[in-house]
Amino acid sequence: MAFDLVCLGNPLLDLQVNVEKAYLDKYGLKENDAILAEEKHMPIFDEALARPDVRLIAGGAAQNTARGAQYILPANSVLYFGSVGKDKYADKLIEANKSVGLTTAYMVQDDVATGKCAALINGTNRSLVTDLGAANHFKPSHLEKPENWEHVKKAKVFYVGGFHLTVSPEAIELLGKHAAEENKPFVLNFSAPFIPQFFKDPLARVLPYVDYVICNESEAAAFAEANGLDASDLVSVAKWIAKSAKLNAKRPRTVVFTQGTDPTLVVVHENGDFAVKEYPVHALEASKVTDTNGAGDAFAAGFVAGLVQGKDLATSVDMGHWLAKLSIQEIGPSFPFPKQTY
Ligand code: 26A
Repeated sequence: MAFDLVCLGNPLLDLQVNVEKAYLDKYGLKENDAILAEEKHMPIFDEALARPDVRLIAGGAAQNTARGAQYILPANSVLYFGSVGKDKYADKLIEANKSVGLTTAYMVQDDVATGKCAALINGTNRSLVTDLGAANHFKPSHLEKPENWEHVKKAKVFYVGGFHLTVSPEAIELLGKHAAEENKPFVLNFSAPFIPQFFKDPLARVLPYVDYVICNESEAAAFAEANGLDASDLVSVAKWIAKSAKLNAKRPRTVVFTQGTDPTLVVVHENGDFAVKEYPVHALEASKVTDTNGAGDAFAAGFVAGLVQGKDLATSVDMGHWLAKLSIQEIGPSFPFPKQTY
């Protein structure tokens, strides 16, 4: 079997609940953010599970993107790597992945529970608090197993969640190196502001392998601040990323900044020149937004599916906007059935 798209990330089960702003304040959480849980946040998970409205939904940012891409692409197009425990949470993830036909090659931990993310929904904002659990134990050796490396060798496109920089930058480098050597597109999502902020060095280490950077406006601003750039001038920030060191000279670097309902900014750096473009999102009445958990992952999914299908940049961005619009009408990072087609 050959999978066109190989993804790597942290498989998590989302415990999604609606909360008031006061609840976020109590734990010092921002309305729209994604963080690693500290000791003081741990009660949040049991409190979420005890709520009558709690929903257990498959999450993990790159896994959401893998599911979304498989939603669009022909059967058996996408393979996802990550690490889970042996528990009913992992069973839930497997079930959700099956529903769209996503294939997983999980590393399984015998004595660590599957990771979980409290997705605290407050209106159209979402605050994500993650206990990585088994996801934190992913090792590059899992990719190097002969049966897995065969899949890597056959893949045409790679997608990695920046969140995985907290787990195994070595595993990301392993895939990046292969992609650069074989001239295959390598896509990295910055994932959350804390990645460029607190994982600046591992991010700088993997960036040279990256052909496509995807992030949202707050992650772009965090990147700017971490690198001494003017965060109010996102075009310049995108240009700076686009022209930073790159190993595979056969592909330009493309930087994609989503900006919520504002147009998506795309900067391509090729032969010393920049192409700067903006693409409007697909409008949706505010009353039709169920929640925005996973909106960015869905955008990335549509975009990457476009790359896999060999679509041009404008079409790939539009496919991202299309899938994000579908996903924000569902609960959590999910997609509608019966399947819609682009
Ligand atoms: C390392 N961290 C913090 C994380 C995550 C994460 N996925 C991987 N690593 N924190 C939140 N998420 C996922 O992001 C999705 C929304 O974009 C959540 O599981 C949620 O499904």
